[in-house]
Amino acid sequence: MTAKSPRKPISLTRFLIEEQRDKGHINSDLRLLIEVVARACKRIAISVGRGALGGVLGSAGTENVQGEVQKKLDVLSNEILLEANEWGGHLAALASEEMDDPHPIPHRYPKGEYLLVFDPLDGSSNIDVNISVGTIFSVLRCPAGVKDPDEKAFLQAGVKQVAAGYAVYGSSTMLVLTLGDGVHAFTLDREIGSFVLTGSDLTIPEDTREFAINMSNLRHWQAPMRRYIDELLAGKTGPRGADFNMRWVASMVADVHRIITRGGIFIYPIDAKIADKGGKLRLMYEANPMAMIVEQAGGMATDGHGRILEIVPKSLHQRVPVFLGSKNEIDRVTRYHREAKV
Ligand code: AHM
Ligand code: MG
Repeated sequence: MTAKSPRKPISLTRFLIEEQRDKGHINSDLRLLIEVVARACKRIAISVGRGALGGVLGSAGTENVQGEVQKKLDVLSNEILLEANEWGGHLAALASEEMDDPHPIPHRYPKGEYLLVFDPLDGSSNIDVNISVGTIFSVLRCPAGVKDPDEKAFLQAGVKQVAAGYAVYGSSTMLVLTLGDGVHAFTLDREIGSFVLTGSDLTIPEDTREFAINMSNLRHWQAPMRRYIDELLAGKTGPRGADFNMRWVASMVADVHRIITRGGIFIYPIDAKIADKGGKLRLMYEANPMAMIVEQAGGMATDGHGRILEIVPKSLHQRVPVFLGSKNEIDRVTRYHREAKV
């Protein structure tokens, strides 16, 4: 009897080549773009992993456009992504949560047809305490005929994204990716230095008994949000007739990764403290890419009223309330908001 040889691991490179050659889902520029972003994420993973030894913990002493204090690793991750993506000829421009304005491709390099949007290091309040952080990215097409893309070129609804993904720097480093045809997960093999496919066509169960929300904001929430959480907290003897569990990492990537892995919901609603800003999380850097991933995995993503992916951004750094994850719970909490007409 001949023993069956174990299936060979599929690298990200091979996965992307097959997406291009066999399935025709992507062209060579988009393949290069994803490879380059993945390579940048590997470099960020190395810096995050070195922690105090790399001298990268703590504040950079600067503020970003949102008025948030930047950590050294926020700045470094931003630089790594910019440097990696400038010269390949696949991009028309980049935009980052950490930069006021879009970053043009320097004239000495060729320009491509895509726009790359990213949050270089999400959950950065967790860096210094050794809790998972991540990188979130979204890929759009540069509008036809636009040679020097400005902010306006980026203001496209999330449904226009051609790809989205995140890297989570946790106990292992993973890259989760959608090219608009399901969600696939790759784990970084540190010994050989490449991402290896470890999960295909990930799906989020429609029902869940686990929620993620920052409960310390409860007193600032609107009535439908309180109603929904009160019902969950009432447990078995309450209107929902079941006990619910809570998790909150305060790194959106880590919370979304848990949901992608075993289901659940993640909510950052509007509250009285942040009402003037429109929400906490950024539409283009955080909400849109995560909404595309969640929808591709069979989940649902809304701003409490409608689909996040249909919002046409008014500005690059726009914020939105975010409700995403297992379909039946997101549907319910969105209905509570619609019924209350808040
Ligand atoms: P950041 O991109 O500046 O790190 O902020 C986004 C983070 C999310 O990762 C996380 O879900 C949220 O902010 C946590 O907010 P809070 O500290 O209010 O719980
Ligand atoms: Mg960030």
